[in-house]
Formats: sequence, C-alpha cells, structure tokens
Amino acid sequence: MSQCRKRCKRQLTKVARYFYRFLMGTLTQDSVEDDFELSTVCHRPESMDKLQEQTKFTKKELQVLYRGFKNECPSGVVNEENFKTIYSQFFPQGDSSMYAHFLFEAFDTNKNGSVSFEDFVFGLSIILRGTINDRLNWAFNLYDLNKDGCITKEEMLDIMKSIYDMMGKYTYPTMQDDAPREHVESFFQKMDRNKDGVVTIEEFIESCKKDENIMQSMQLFDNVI
Ligand SMILES: [Ca+2]
Ligand SMILES: [Ca+2]
Ligand SMILES: [Ca+2]
Repeated sequence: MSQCRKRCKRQLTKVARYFYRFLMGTLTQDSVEDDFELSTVCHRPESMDKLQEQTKFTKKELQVLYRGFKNECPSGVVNEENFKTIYSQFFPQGDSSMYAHFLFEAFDTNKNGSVSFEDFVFGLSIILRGTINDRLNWAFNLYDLNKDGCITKEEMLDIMKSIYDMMGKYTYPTMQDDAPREHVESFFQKMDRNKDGVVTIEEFIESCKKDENIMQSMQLFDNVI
C-alpha cells in the first residue's frame, strides 16, 4: 500500500507543479504577448484592487495569474470540458472526468456553470494561502457533493471512487475493487464522532486536525488540486 501511495503521490505532485507553474506564469513562455494591459481586458484595475482585498494574492500575482488564465482559456472562463481536458492530460492512464466534475463544482462557487477568473483565484487563494481551517472548509465543500452541510458515506464513496478511477489500474496494480469502500469506512470511523451516519463540518475539522494519518491523506488529495 505504501508503494501505491508513493506512486500516487508522484502523480499528484505533477499536478501541483502544474499549478505552481501556472501561478508563476511560466506557461505563457511560448507566447510573446503584448504588454499586459488591464484596460484592454474585462477586469479593470478597480476590480483587481477588489480581488486583492478579497484574496491573499498581491496585485502583481493577480496580474500574472490573469495572464496565465487568459492564455489557457482565451474566452476568459473555464467550462467543465476545459477542466476535464486539463485533468485528462495529467492522468492519461485513468479516467479523471468524474473527479474533474466534482472539482469544477467546488470552484464554481456561484453555480453558473463556468469558472471565471474570480472563481479561480478565490479557490486558489484558499488552497495555496488559506489557513488550515480555510483549507479544510474548502475540502469539506468539495466532498459535500450536494452542498447540504454534511458528508454522507455515499458522497465520500463517490469522491473516493473518482480518485481511484483517476489514478487508474496501472497506478494501483494491486488494487481491489472494494478498496474505495474500505477507505471510506476507515475515514468514517474516525470522523463520524457521534455515529449518526454523517460527517459535519465540525466533526470533519476536529478529526482532521487530531489525526496525523488523515492530515497526510488530506495532503495527498490537496495535491490533486
Ligand atoms: Ca462561476
Ligand atoms: Ca451532503
Ligand atoms: Ca456525525
């Protein structure tokens, strides 16, 4: 299992690196764009100021991020298909479409079917710069598929299956079909403290903070983003 975990971690690190490069703006290296002019794009300086207040990025970082975003998605918004395409490049051996779908829903905070630059930087700010509580809140929201404020076993199983699907059989050669279910059972035993069958945000945060193993697993999943 630790062997699998290592391989899986290596795969996930690739994605983390992608976002890091994205953040640093090096994805624009192959395009010699004109000087970045805020006035020519839909986000005018005052909205950049607002974004700076609402996120943990500096104005310079926001400009670099915007440039990268615009380069990857010339239309200025990302739809679910773009998301799926990006993820399929990182996980060619598996089927990442379901996980990409869940992640897309977590990023699309205003639920209008697309991830705007604002949606993107709000999410990224939490994932990269947020406090542990912020990050755990974000993860909880990702796992709470129907966004009703608690995570059921079914929701966690759906997420877990999507992650296993994404990793593919080659990444997990010895994987049993019931591995996701076992994973969920052990998560639930630790997290569902009052044993009422659902995990609330309070239970989630408390359990994650107390449990070294969960924190490590969480980190594993964090890297997917
Ligand atoms: Ca949106
Ligand atoms: Ca739920
Ligand atoms: Ca509970």
